[in-house]
Amino acid sequence: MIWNPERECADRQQMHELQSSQLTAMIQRLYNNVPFYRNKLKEAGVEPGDIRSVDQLKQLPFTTKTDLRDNYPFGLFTVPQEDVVRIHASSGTTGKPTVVGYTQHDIELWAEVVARGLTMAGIHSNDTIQIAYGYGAFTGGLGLHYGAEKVGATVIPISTGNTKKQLQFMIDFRATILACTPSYAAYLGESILKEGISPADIRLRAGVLGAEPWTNEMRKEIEKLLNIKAYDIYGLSEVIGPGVSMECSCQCGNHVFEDHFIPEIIDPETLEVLPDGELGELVFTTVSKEAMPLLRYRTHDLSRLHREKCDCGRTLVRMDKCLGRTDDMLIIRGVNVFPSQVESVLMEITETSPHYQLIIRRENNLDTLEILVEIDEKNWSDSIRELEGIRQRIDHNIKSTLGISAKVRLVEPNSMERSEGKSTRVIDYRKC
Ligand code: DLL
Repeated sequence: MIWNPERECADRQQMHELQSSQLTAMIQRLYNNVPFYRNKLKEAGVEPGDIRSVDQLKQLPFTTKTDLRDNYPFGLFTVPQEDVVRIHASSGTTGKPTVVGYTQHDIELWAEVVARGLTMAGIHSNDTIQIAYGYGAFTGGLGLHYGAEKVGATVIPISTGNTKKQLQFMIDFRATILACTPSYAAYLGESILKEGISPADIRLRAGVLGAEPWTNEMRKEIEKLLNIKAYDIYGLSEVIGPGVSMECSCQCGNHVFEDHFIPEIIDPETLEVLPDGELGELVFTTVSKEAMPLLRYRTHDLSRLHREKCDCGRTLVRMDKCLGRTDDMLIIRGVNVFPSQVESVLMEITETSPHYQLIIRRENNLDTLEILVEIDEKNWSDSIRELEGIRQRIDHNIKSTLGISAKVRLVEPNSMERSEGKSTRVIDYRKC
């Protein structure tokens, strides 16, 4: 089933016209209501009437996270406070939080896009969805919540953490869908095994997983652990929250809800727009949001766009599963390394569990990479020779994939800290 066939299967010409007219109106609103954007547009030599087509997007200025912080908390809102019905914020690691406002229309729009996404994963009113994303200022919990209610599913708003209770609710309330971060899904899967729960008591059939990068190899691991089909959901608070894009059952990239969020891929160095199929930084322009529309927002997420029609019948542009963030890229002894490359290698080794950490240091002016890898309970052995065999295989595969060697250290089952939300895969002491 397709939630909104008119939009999701629109022909390219129709989509182009819709995006263009919405963009024109949005520029006018920004110009009239937000001094920051009025100045930016003036600096770029753009008057609102100049922009008639989405093809002119590249003439428009970018917005960055720093712009959001500089206008903290409400400087980018286009509507008076009385029209704002919700505020979310993401804290990040440093500095002021990033604040996002929603009007009632925006909340309904958000529920609509999440409902479209859940429908892609075959979720409907007979399903019971356990939402183990955090509820609160983070957009994961409430974002999924409203979309799930819109499709008529039964919602268990359990939020994150308290793993024992998660398992009890999952069993007793017969949850069929699990929504949480991939790392927490992996942890829940392991906990089911550890508690000796019979697979027959778990009725899950799909997972709606996102909020952090995860590889297809990690997907296989989670699908095996929980006996589900795992779907990727992508989003960021600045744009709306979860539901900017979602995977359909063909799983060949996430469909972007481009009637509301227009994506571009740019070269993060030159800021030039890249052609479809090329890897670069995702940029979004939100054309229908009321409270805080953003013009060409730089996400720092790395992906590619594809515009061929999908076998599911949707014509919406697809983005590849995010490879990571430009700021996640590690430069180790001059070589570019993404944590996702390490994850792919580790998940191919059957004896490992889905928990690992990269530790980077600088010793005697040389970068070193240490990879801590947790071994699966059933493969942990007292035999040093067996463990050394696993370690050497990882060592070899890491070297051939990354092109640099790393110090691989195997650690005991269940010894690494588990994440209930977004996981911390990298500790870079060079930045401390
Ligand atoms: O993480 C919104 C969300 C909640 C998405 C629940 C999906 C599910 P933020 O906290 O603002 O919002 O973080 C946004 O998380 O720029 C990406 O770097 C990363 N991210 C989100 N989804 C994915 C995904 C939410 N599916 C930042 N794959 C984004 C990879 C993701 N990275």
